Amino acid sequence: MSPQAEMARKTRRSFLVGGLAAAAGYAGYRWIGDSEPSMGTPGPLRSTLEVNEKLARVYYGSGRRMAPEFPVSDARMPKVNGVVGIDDDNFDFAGWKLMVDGKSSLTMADIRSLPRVDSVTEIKCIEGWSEVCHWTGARLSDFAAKFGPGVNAKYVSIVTPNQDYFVGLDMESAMHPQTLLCYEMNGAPLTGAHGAPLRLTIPVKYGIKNIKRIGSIQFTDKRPEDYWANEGYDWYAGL
Ligand SMILES: Nc1nc2c(c(=O)[nH]1)N[C@H]1C(S)=C(S)[C@@H](COP(=O)(O)O)O[C@H]1N2
Ligand SMILES: [Mo]
Repeated sequence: MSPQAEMARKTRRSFLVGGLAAAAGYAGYRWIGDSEPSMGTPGPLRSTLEVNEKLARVYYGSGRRMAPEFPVSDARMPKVNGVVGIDDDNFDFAGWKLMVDGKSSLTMADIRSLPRVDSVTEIKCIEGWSEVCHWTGARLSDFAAKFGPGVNAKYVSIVTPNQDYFVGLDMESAMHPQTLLCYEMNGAPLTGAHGAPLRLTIPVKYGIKNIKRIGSIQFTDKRPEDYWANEGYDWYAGL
């Protein structure tokens, strides 16, 4: 089999396996998007080749992998773990607004206006436990495309409203198709202890990066501070 055919076969297989791979490809396609020079191949064929090439790059080219997806019936509620930045009993849920790049502030209606995505993946804590969980929300990549002026930035910084907990993400992991801004867990609205009104799920990273109760999102070229990296853990905390 030619390398191209082999890649196409693998790409088809990942469509079958992933379930959300079509959308994943689209997200990757858009993300890599503008930097690609266009080639001298006619219209529809060219787009297909380009999409395949970009899919291949997304899945195999730069270390990007899909985290395993599980049947919804495998989903369980993880224990509440880590309450840094969410231990304020008087938090004003109704008055919550999301700061983006320190400027505009968005509401949950803005987040819900983005395509709603379901993903059943495992959250893995560095303490040694893991749990399969059904997450529902918007892709951070869709969010960035609509609300983020800085999709070409190198990093994303996400911080709780009181700034006590904060994570830094490399852009590739942030724009990964399974990285979601979640407002539901296991088919129910997010509870306060699990990060209401909005939390991150990022199954290509350890639990520490899955920040609960997001207050602000910033796109930046400077590597953001990270709560657990400041405590000596690996900044990337990748799986
Ligand atoms: N705001 C905030 N988010 C956080 C933490 C935290 O202490 N504060 N702990 C992290 C860790 S270590 C884990 S394992 C997951 C646990 O998510 P859960 O409580 O929904 O199971 O949340 C992550 N997000
Ligand atoms: Mo954790």
